[in-house]
Amino acid sequence: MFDVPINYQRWSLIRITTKRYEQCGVRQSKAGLQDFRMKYQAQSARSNAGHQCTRPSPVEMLRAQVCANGELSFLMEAHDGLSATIAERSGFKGLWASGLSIACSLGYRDANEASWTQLVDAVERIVDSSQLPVLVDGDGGFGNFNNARLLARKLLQRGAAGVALEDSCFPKMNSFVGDRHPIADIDEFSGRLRAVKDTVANDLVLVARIEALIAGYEMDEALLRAHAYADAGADAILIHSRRSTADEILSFARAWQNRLPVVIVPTKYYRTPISVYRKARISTVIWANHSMRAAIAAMRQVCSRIIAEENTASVEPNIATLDEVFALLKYDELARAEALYLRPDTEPRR
Ligand code: SPV
Ligand code: MG
Repeated sequence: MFDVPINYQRWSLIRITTKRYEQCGVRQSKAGLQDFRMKYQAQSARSNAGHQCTRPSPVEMLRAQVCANGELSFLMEAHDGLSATIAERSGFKGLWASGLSIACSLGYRDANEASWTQLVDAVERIVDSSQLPVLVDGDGGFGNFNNARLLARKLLQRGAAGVALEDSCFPKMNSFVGDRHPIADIDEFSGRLRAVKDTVANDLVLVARIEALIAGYEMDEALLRAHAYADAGADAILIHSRRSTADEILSFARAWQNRLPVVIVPTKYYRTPISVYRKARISTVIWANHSMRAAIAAMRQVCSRIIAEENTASVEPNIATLDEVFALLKYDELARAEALYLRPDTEPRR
């Protein structure tokens, strides 16, 4: 059987899919969502009574990592079920569903070419493939406040633990492409955040991402935005920088004084030692795209060898064995389930 604690099984069952809503007779309005949540919480509280060991929900797990203001936490990029599984097995405690990496795995550019439904579907595979909380890169929310709150509601239904929204304009462009990006009006973006907060309350961790430094504005603008986004209900601030040193994000952290936890993405300033972030009381580091980039390098290498050698003998020692593939995807669990659930006279597969 699955090696899953009882409360997590219950949470997964209640992971709010559209079908579940229908089964529970709850409409997908805001009132319906709240009604469903209350029912779930009451049901959960009742059935938890008597269980000594309770597993926190995904949002509680993510909140403890991002918003605890204590230990530095790390979120590892995932772009599909496999990368989520591998990150979990490697020991990560939380995942970043990267917009760049998900788009890339679908063959799209990180410019809102993938639709919000494609993002939500990818997130569902990521969520289902591990027990880790998933912070989803929601870009700018795919439009105005209305699109942003719809996205947040759908992510909640698919089991995400949090969403990061950036103050970009639709369609966005990846932060590291080009020099200057238009950024959203502060009040308009604050409205997107408020709409999301009013829709999902504390059931998703809401991270507000500031693109001001990326877009070439001064630190004052970044701080002004951070305060506005905190007032709008964000749970944490992601400050993004394109510099190759951490100076910019460190001066932000000094001036900000942890009014809300600070999340960073050291893709460009990767040489900075982690101790620097601990000292600056950064809450969370996101390794935003490294599995996707590793996959590109590995696939490119194997393809060029096979086409050149017209043989796979030389690549075999450097690629995962089939047994590793079967172990990652828990084929053994299926064999045990077959023994339990198929006709009793059916032999389990070996
Ligand atoms: C992502 O992973 O999609 C991000 C981080 O948003 S970055 O690409 O660094 O902007
Ligand atoms: Mg992104």
